[in-house]
Amino acid sequence: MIQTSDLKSLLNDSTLSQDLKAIAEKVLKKERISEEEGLTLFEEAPLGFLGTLANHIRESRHGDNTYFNRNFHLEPTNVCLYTCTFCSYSRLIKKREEGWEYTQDDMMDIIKTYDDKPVTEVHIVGGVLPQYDLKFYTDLFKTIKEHRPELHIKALTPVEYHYIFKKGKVSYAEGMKLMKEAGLDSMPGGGAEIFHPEIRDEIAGGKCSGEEWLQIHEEWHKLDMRSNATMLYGHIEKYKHRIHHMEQLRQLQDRTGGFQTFIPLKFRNKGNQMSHVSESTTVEDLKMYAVARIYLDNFDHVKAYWPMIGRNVAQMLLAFGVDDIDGTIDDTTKIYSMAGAEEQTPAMNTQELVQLIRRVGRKPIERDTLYKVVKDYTEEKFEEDNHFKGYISLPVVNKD
Ligand code: V47
Ligand code: SF4
Repeated sequence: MIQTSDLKSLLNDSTLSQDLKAIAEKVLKKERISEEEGLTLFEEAPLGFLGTLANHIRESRHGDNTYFNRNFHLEPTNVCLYTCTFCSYSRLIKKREEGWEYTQDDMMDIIKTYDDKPVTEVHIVGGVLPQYDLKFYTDLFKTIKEHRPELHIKALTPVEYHYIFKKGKVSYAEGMKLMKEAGLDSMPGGGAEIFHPEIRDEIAGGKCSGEEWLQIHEEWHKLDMRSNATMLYGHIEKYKHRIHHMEQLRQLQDRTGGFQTFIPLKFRNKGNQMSHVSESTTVEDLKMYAVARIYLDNFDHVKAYWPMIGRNVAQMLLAFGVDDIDGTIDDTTKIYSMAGAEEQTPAMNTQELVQLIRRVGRKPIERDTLYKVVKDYTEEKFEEDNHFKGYISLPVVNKD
């Protein structure tokens, strides 16, 4: 664990600029940094400085606790009306025979395959199709709840909601209320991409705007419900667009407090219209997560979605502000594997997730979607504790 003294000694580092020292002082006093200071962090701060600050915040909030959950993904379709240039997964309606379109029965059959498994959440997200309307989704949520009431439904994004509410002629407020009544428990963070129109219009033209994305989350929070937020980074955006994006989220969070976690999503370039754009380096990834942890002072959690970023970088990120690595028992999502993510068949069982966290000196805690502790695995013994290969394994250090 990094001590406050490590942060204080940073302030005596003669190579650091006054601007960076001023930021470190703010962090030490738990004060908010400005948009300009956020930009300075991206443009000027050494990686070690960012890591020290981000880790200080992470450990003051959560100590060594590192959260994961047991969930599974359900993707109703990959056929989509929109043509986001970064998307490797969707198929246009005119090529729908190349994709899949599940009926409600198909989806219930998938959900039933998890009946004997100790999952706490189903994460539902996919393409946008006209036949998947308000009634389709409210019926689906009700049927899931009738079948397994305790299964948390984390489903759809403002991209789908904006489309189906407009089609169903209901306001955002009315629509979100109907979803809650049907059994929706929380909203995942997808569809956010980059809010600024300079970038959004280029990469995600046609779907809901940044303002609309934020308005739908705000209506959901007003119902006393929770959601997540993402940002797709490392493509054609500039640092100023990342700061603008996080600033919009910080302001909404000040108004509602409804966001649980922020998830930076690294752009992957395989099989999409942006394949000519290079992917960010690991150093840039570590920077992104650390700045997010420092900037979003009103978010409880920063999550690294390991099937996307890969196991080893996820482990490193636990020292750069991240306290949550999501989780899965059997990740069937295709959004990332089709875009060239590290994990082509992302599946880790609980023992593997626990080991991955322990091996970098953190405490593995299974949580539910709303961060209630399901089980603390700190002292849990497994039969084959040294079985797993290929993850970073740090020597155990004396933390006193
Ligand atoms: O909105 C699509 C992203 C998102 C690519 O809330 C891509 O717990 C990188 O939001 N490269 C959907 N990213 C997934 C999502 C999510 C994932 C895990 C947990 C949670 C949560 C939410 O996936 C999309 C888009 O930003 N995405 N294509 C790509 N080529
Ligand atoms: Fe459709 Fe979502 Fe892919 Fe955009 S990212 S094309 S909205 S499935």
